[in-house]
Order: sequence, then structure tokens, then C-alpha cells
Amino acid sequence: MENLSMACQEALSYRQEGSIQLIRCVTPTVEERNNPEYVPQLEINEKAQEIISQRFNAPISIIVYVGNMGVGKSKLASLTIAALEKEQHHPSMGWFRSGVNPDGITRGVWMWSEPLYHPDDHEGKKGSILVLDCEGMGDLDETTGANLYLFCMIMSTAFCVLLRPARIEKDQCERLYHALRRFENMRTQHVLPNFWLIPLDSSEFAYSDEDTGDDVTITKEQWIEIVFSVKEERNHLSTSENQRLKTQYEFIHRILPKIDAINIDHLPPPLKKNTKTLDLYSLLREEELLNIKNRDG
Ligand SMILES: Nc1nc2c(ncn2[C@@H]2O[C@H](COP(=O)(O)OP(=O)(O)OP(=O)(O)O)[C@@H](O)[C@H]2O)c(=O)[nH]1
Ligand SMILES: [Mg+2]
Repeated sequence: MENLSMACQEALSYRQEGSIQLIRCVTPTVEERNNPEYVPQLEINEKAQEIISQRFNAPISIIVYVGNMGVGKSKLASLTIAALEKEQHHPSMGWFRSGVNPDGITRGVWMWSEPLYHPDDHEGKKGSILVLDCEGMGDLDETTGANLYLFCMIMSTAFCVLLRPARIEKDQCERLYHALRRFENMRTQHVLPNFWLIPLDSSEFAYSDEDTGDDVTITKEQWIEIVFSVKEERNHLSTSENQRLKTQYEFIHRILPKIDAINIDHLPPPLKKNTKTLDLYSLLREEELLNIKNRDG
């Protein structure tokens, strides 16, 4: 009986908190940190693993949001949940924690503990969707960052890199390159995920014309080409650094099976608030209705 009530309490506490940490980056001891041979470790939360095996139905599609610190990964992960939920979101579930902190908010990798379903699952689409929210790159040492990227790449169906500003900077490029190289060296049977680039705060795909300084609208495909190319005359890198960057961009572009992009314009202010009980579910639907009304006059 006691066991049963404990199990109920546990189930209840999961229901009250929709997000749960899946991966923790193990903090190295001083001795380990000083050891050049030390490999940073990731630890999996068994409770989260159990939830996946108990609640989620195969095939599981995994959407992972990665990117630099503070770009809005957790907010977008929460919006994804709000968009895919079929019923009104229970306030006690909360959201992924998002907010402003110079040291970053999310630690390790968090997951949404309730399975989500494809918007058109009435068409007979089986399986469930799992959303993962990854720690921002910035504070992490290079190897831990690379480990997290590799883990997310192996796990995900859609690997989504949020970009603000709308370009792949040197550090981001290095991280992707090294994670993909290690993936290749592993010679696993895993398939690389669909790779999504998500430039934020941009209403369209554009680039700045060198002569006029005006933004010129371009196609998504042209934008992806530009993002993976090096403009030597416009940066301050040495010839060898430029060459290295070129090789890395080419490798990333070549090895990924499918690269796609979607731009996200500004977030409406009510959606930006960071409170646990924010009714994102209703706000999102109100915003959608407003957009449709504006569009249709
Ligand atoms: N202007 C703007 N602000 C946003 C957007 N998305 C999120 N924010 C706000 O930016 C802040 C950071 O958002 P988070 O979702 O916590 O960012 P994060 O990338 O998860 O941050 P870390 O976990 O610390 O790496 C929050 O105050 C959000 O409300 C956006 O698209 N545009
Ligand atoms: Mg976050």
C-alpha cells in the first residue's frame, strides 16, 4: 500500500512538472580539470529514461534545440510544446525554464516528459514526438560542448540550431564540424538528423548588398549557400584561418543529408514573459487568430 501511494505521488510530481533533466554534464574535480587526458562526462537521468520507455510510442521523433547561450532555445522549445499540445495546458506543468542570466539558464539537456503527437496524426501517423532543450554554448568548455552536440546529434530526428545573428560564426562552425567528424569516425549505423537552421528576428531570408548597404531578399536555398561560405574580403581572419573555415563549412554542408532553414520573426511581447504559469497555450492560439484576421483583412 505504501509502495502504491509512493508510486502515485511520484507519478503526480511528474505530471506537475512537465520538464525533466535528461542529461547532466558532470562537473570535473580540480584534479580532473588539470589532467589533459580527462574526458568530460555526461550522465543520463534514469527517471527520464524510464519516462521515455514507459510513455512514448515508437517511432519517436526527437526535436532538439541547440545554439549559443541565451538565444531563446528554451522559449522556442516551450512554444513547440504549446503548439503541439492537443488539450489546454495544465498550469502546474510549467514550461522549460527560460529567462535572462549572463551565466545561462538551462544546464545539460532537458526533455518534455509528455509525449506529443504530430499535428495531423488523424491521418494515421503513428509514434510520438519528444522535445529536447540543450544547454547554451558559451560557458561550457569546448569538449563538454562538443559532447553535448554529439549526443544531441545522435539522439535527434531534427537537430535545430538557433542563430542570432543570422549567421554561423566561427565557434558554432567549429562545434558542428567536430561533432560531425566524431560522428563520421564512429562509423555507427545511426543516421544523421535533419538539420534545421533557425535564424531569429528575421522576417525573411536576406543579405546586405555590399554596394548599396540595403538588405536584399533572397531565397532560402541562396541563404543556406551564403551561410556556409566564407567572404575573405569581409572578415579579419588570416588566410590559413579562412582556409580552415572554408574546409569546415564544406564538410558540414557535404555530410549532412538534409539542410533546411526557417526564419522566425520577432516574438510578440506577451509570449516573451518568463513565468511558469504563463498561458502560452492560449496566447499562441490568440496570436495565430490575430495573424489570420490581419492577413485576411
Ligand atoms: N527578442 C526575443 N527574445 C526572445 C526570443 N526568444 C526568447 N526570448 C527571450 O530571451 C530570453 C532568453 O530566452 P531562453 O529561452 O531562456 O534562451 P536560451 O537560449 O534557452 O538560454 P540558455 O538556456 O541560458 O542558453 C528570455 O527572456 C526570452 O523570453 C525571441 O525570439 N526574440
Ligand atoms: Mg535554455
